Amino acid sequence: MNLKTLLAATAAVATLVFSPLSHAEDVRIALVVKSLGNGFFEAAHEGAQEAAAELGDVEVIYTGPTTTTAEGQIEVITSLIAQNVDAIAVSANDANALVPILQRARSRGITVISWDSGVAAAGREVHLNPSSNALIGEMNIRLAADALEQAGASEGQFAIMSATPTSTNQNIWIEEMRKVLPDYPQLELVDVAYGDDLADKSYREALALLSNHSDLKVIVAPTTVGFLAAAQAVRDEGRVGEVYVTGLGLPSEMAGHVDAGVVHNFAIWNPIDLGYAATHIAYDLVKDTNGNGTVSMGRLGEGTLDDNGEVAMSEPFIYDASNVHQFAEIF
Ligand code: RAM
Repeated sequence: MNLKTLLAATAAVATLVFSPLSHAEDVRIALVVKSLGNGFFEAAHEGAQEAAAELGDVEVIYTGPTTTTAEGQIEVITSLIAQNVDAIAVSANDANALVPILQRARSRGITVISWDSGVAAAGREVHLNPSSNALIGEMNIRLAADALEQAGASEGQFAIMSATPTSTNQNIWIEEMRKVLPDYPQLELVDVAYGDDLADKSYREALALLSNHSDLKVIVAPTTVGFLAAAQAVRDEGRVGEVYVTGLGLPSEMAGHVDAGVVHNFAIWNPIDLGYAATHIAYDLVKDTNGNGTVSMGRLGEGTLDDNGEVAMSEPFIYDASNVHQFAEIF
């Protein structure tokens, strides 16, 4: 070992041992996301840090696989079990595939919750939904109807751009979208594409939707990654004004596309608050301070659990040219 390496190694050990940010008595909460590099989850991480600062004795471990797979998450969770963290709060790439590893975590005394994208009840104690699933589904269809109107059509075709085919949250929302479709006879669903929450795959899938359906008027994407990629694809193909894109997006990522006229309006809840609430819930369960049938979401108040151990945070909010730039500063 040369001197430089030795100094670096010593410094690393010193940080581990003496870092004021990490105390042995801290509650270590792992925020496991669908994949790294997604702005939505980065915003949730910011909220988790806010909760940690508020609680005082929490260390947040932000982690996830590089691609949106259950296998990747199983690897990450295996390593968190070895590190003996106090809690795992996961946004799942698959509702069932993670159950065995999460059960192992729970049998070692680790508190497990899911948030954003759920795991089956057998694998976790509580699941935090951003909002009511029915409301999110209906809102996406209402946005699609708004977009159709912007395209100047009284009726027309639309397609859904989703995340992965096993993603719990998108699958539930699509189911809810289908339920309300009969109330919107002007909208004809012609395709559901899966971009796997990868920018390049979502972009290619959006191009395919545009070339396979020449009368397509609207793409609705209940995923921030798919939404961003689809808006870019429509612009690159020179179809602005003819095809509108909407769904669930981050104002910071979508403001330019609203300005360009490819997006009229869209929705999202506050992703910072979602990470914040998940951290508070995990902490409450680790400390065993939760009420009977309720969990603490910090400044967002108490959440009431339903029969399936699920709790909803708040309502989504609509963004358009009038407010998107203001919110783009925040998330
Ligand atoms: C993507 C992810 C996430 C979802 C948002 C709306 O970032 O799929 O799970 O909640 O979109």
